[in-house]
Amino acid sequence: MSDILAQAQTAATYIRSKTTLQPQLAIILGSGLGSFAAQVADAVTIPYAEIPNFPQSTVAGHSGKLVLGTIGGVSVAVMQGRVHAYEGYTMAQVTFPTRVLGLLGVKKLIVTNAAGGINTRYGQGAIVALSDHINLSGTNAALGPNIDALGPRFFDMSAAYSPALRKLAIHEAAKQGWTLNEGVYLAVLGPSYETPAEIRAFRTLGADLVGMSTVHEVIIARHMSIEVLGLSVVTNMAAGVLDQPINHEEVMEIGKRIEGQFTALLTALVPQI
Ligand code: CYT
Repeated sequence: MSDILAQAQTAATYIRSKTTLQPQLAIILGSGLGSFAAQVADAVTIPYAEIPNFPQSTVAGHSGKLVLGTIGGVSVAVMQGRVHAYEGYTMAQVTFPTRVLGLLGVKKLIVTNAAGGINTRYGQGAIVALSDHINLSGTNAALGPNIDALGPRFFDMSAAYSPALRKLAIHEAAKQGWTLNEGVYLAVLGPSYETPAEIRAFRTLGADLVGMSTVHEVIIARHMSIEVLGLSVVTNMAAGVLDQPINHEEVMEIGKRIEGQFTALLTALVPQI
């Protein structure tokens, strides 16, 4: 058996020893969005540090807890914080939690992030549903010997972001009185923010949003045939769009500002998914 699979099974067994709940849906919360975890009823909270083989986040705004419970009667596993490749983690480590969620029986994944807005139609604080991605991170999460028990060597990415889940999200946002736009997310490695020339190039390539996460988790979720909804919060306009520098504090602050809208959307959406 592959080492990664054995390690993921050990982590899943540990999590199962803490709760009898079998999550159907997982939610990965990005930078500044962790407070959504408070919506989980009958929560069992497990710090990542306690889970065998789980990677630890080193970034401000990523608290590092797995919260299992229910939202609107649906069994969920919520990841409060994630690790990134720019922290020095390997692809196997970055996607380890996604594999564990799959082993726990999760069939659907809502993956969220803080992103820079390339498309000038977006404003700061906009929530955008991902329609597709461009992986320019320089690596691929499924790199290495294939784990046949989890999925095939080559797998389709032509509907990586479920059109059906996206439609539900757009419909729910409209019901709540606002427009959820769609966009293409482009992933870079980071941790430096992009240059204005890079952002101009990415716009030409068809990207609407830029960030340093998400695509790896989505690739591994699709490897395991998990259906994905991706949501970005535009925490800042990307480099060169506005005549001002970008800082992480701003990224965190915008996350807090749209908390109410983000929470209302997700809370209403979970029982529909
Ligand atoms: N913003 C962000 N680039 C940005 O401009 N949150 C990630 C990457």
